[in-house]
Amino acid sequence: MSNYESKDILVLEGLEAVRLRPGMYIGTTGVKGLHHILWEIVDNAIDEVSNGFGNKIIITLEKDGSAIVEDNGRGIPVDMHPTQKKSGVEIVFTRLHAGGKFNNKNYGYSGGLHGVGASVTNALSEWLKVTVNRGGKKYFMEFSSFEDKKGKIKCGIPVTPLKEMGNSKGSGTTVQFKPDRKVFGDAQFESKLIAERLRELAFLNKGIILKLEDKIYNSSEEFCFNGGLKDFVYHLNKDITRLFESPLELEAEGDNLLLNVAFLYVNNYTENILTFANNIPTSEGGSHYIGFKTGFTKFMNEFARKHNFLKEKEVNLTGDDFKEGISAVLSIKANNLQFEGQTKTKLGNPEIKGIVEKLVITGLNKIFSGNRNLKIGEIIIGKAKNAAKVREAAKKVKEITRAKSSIDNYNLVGKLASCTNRKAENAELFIVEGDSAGGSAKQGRDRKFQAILPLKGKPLNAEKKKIDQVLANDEIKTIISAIETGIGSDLNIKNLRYGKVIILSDADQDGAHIRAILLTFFYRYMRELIQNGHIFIGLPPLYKVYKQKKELYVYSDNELPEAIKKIGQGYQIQRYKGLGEMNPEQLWETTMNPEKRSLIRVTIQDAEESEKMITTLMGDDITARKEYIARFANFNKEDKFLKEIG
Ligand code: 28F
Repeated sequence: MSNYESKDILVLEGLEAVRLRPGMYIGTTGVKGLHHILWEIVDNAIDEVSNGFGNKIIITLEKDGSAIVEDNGRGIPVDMHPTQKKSGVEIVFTRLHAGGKFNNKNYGYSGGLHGVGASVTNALSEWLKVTVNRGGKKYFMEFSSFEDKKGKIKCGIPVTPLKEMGNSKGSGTTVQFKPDRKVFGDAQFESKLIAERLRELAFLNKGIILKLEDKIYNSSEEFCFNGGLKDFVYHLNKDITRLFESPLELEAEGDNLLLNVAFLYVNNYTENILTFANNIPTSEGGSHYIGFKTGFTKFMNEFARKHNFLKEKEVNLTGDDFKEGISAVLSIKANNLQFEGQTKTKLGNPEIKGIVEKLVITGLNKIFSGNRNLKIGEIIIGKAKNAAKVREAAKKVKEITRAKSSIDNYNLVGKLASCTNRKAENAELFIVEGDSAGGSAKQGRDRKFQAILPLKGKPLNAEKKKIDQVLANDEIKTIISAIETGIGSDLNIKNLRYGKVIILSDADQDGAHIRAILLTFFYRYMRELIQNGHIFIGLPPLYKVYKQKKELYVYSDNELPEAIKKIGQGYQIQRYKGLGEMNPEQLWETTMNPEKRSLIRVTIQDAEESEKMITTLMGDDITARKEYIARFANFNKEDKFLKEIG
């Protein structure tokens, strides 16, 4: 008996320790800490439900500042613990670390942020009420915190032992608690914050229904995703161009670890991998993340060799090659996890790297077994190979621009007629098709803010030119070094030299082709320039309609009849076949003078179309190719493009 009492005292002291140093257990006593004690309860409910007991959790935010969490699991055990001589309910809410968090036989794997458990919530609440439905009966128990006669803080004290309250149907646990104002002050639950985390938990635990009811603002939200991580990845990328339609998903279990991954490739060069360990976001990554990348890279290289997507003479692809454009969610469940790092969001356990690596390979083997998902595999390898090439090219560009005085660099930027203004917002770069037009532009420009880069056109003009050949091209290298941002994942928009980069090409098929190649290049390797609205298409006039001193420049076929009407009887028409036909004054007047010119700001959609065109040009479908060229040759007529004057 005395032994039991001493243990009991130890328990009470445990909870008082939480009161004395709440920060040690929940980080802060502000809004974050307040939510922390809610998550402790929700975590227990998730543990129960995600292990297959029940399927629904409801969270209610009450007007009095209390919160209710309800699950339809088995209900916390109500019988007396053989050695502790307490009901399971009392143990869960009064013992620090109790609640099946550590190597408990009740659960395969269980979460909980630092495993401090529901007792911390109890310790920091004014009161806490538990209702359990189990074995056809309803049970109730209440805890409260108060100052005793000597002014000493008592917390999480059972008001009554667990009471049987009669019969009930179904099973589950309901916990209501009122966070103590003495601890949290005026901090309040924020349903937006809670909803966000519930959505995440719903993605991470497929099929579970998570409902939030806010009685203060009378709102209600419900989350349930039967696709789990697959839905998560889809949700993250719904507005981004995907390289294949739906995410691939793998699940593998071994060495007391459960691994779930869903991944997709999208059309950009960033890596977007969200990782979780026992439902906890690990934004600093850690051993599971490393294991995934290693396993993924190893498998994909073997896969590429097996299907000859990677030829014998080609070197292996690296982890960096596979990271561009990947969007993935990785979730592991395991016991005894160690969280490290500044914000405790990095998974420490070193043994997990190898386990995850092995499981990833097992899972990918299943996904790509036989000839399954072969096409998708080829797309991934293609994307990685391209990333390798771009990185190689970016490296070269860097080397060249770094060696400012080198002959190489001198030759590259030699053709560029720079402008005097160094501020990007006041500087324009005209990329002009052809040396003769380039010459006119150099003479006609305002050298204070307009730079000219003539393109010889010829090397770019070859049909069937692959984009990586384009990258090796001298003209392109010159563009890259002139713009000064770098390319691919190296791109730094802060280094932008010219706020407007204006493509100026002839209004014919060659011009359209050059423009499409340049847009495709910008789209693939300097996309931020398009996204931030820095890329423009200059519109040279198609005609001049004139009579004596009267003249009008016409920029599209649609405008021609109107211009003729305006000039009237006896009009003459000059048709410009190319920029080169205009003298410097005319070029300034019609195409370069900000007061008079027309520019089209290129959108991502425009660039995507160009990319499609280039792809078609490289393909074998000759009819499609011709159709495409014809369409793009009419670029100027399309009025869907935003026409920007000035
Ligand atoms: C609203 C919050 O906390 N749900 C929970 C269970 C179920 C079991 C359990 C929890 C008992 C003594 C560890 C039931 N049947 N929702 C919740 N549901 N805890 S918490 O057991 C915990 C053990 O210490 C449960 C059989 N095994 C476990």
